[in-house]
Amino acid sequence: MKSAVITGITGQDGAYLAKLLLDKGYKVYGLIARRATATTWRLGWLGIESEIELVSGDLTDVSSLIRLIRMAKPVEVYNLGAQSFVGASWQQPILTAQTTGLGVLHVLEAIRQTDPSIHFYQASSSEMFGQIREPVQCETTPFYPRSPYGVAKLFGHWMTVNYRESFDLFACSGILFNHESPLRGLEFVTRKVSDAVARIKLGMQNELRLGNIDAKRDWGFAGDYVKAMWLMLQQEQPDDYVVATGCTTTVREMCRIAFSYVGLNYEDYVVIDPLLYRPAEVEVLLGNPAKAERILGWKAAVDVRRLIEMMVEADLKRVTAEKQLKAETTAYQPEPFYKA
Ligand code: NDP
Ligand code: GDR
Repeated sequence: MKSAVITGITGQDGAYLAKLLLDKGYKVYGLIARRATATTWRLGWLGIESEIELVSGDLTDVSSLIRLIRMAKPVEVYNLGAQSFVGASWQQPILTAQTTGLGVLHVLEAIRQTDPSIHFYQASSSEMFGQIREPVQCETTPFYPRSPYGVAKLFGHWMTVNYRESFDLFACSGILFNHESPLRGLEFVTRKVSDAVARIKLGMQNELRLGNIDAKRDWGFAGDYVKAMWLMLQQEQPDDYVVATGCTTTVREMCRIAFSYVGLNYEDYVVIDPLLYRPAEVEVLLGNPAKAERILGWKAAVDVRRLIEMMVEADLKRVTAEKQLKAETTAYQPEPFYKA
């Protein structure tokens, strides 16, 4: 049985990728960082938690990566772990550099020192394009990152390219544009919106505070995007690929889609909060996935409207269950401790 290692297995993409690899018959090992509370809810949501071997370690601790690779003997390593929230990268630039940037080098070194035949995937990002130089971004578009996160990702990207060229590693960098799902973290704008729409619809929230709603993103579905990761590692030659839908949408339009799905007008609820603006913004991203389509045979299957509707539907279910539980807990009157 082939085995694979995933860092960032508790994140959105880690969970979808783990499911994909299990379905393909892999034994899946996941690196799990020590946290005070459990972070495996996404694996539970997909019903795969018990099928994965979770091994504790950290991207900032190369010895834990070497130990994991020696134990798992993987044919493929997917490096998805990162401090992945752009907004937080201005508050914690050094942590972001250590995890999102240097963490990549730790994984590459762990591979080089244990088994250089391993196929390696690096989760690179459209944030590396930043201040865009070309209206549609592809593999040859120059980079100009605009956040500590983007700079850290660029380091990881070039290290991946460099280890491929220097040591002949089968190392691929997937330059993925934004991809979302019901498993997206609540700090990211699409999930913040879908969760708020559900809460407003169910009378549990009155408004939604957002920053720059004129920013444009090329949003796809995470479940589609993990297929591209796997396909990259099945090719004859390692290479870098842009993975995107080829359509871009403003945050404003995304809000309109989400609110109108439940019969509401976003203008009645969205409040612009200047504190949520970023110190330096990436105004517009639009990817050209032609190379991924041509070589990998990959194409996004879910458009932005369906994606947002899927997320609102999932949050309506989740928030309804939460409301129900709250009502039951409040209604429950325990028997008095003793009766006089
Ligand atoms: P998430 O934020 O959902 O997941 C990040 C994962 O990294 C979590 O499992 C987290 O663990 C783990 N992690 C964080 N710090 C460490 C550490 N020091 N050691 C080990 N693990 C750590 O991200 P996504 O799933 O959305 O994204 C996956 C990858 O793809 C990330 O690298 C992201 O930057 C990149 N990317 C994402 C895009 C997107 O639109 N989703 C687009 C382009 C790139 P824990 O849960 O314990 O914190
Ligand atoms: P992004 O995603 O920064 O593109 O990074 P995010 O959803 O955080 O922001 C998208 C755009 O929305 C604007 N915005 C807001 N964003 C958040 N989070 N919260 C708000 O209230 C808000 N209001 C407006 C932002 O300014 C931005 O323009 C994601 C992450 O998954 C990265 O890890 C990944 O590399 C990139 O996508 C591609």
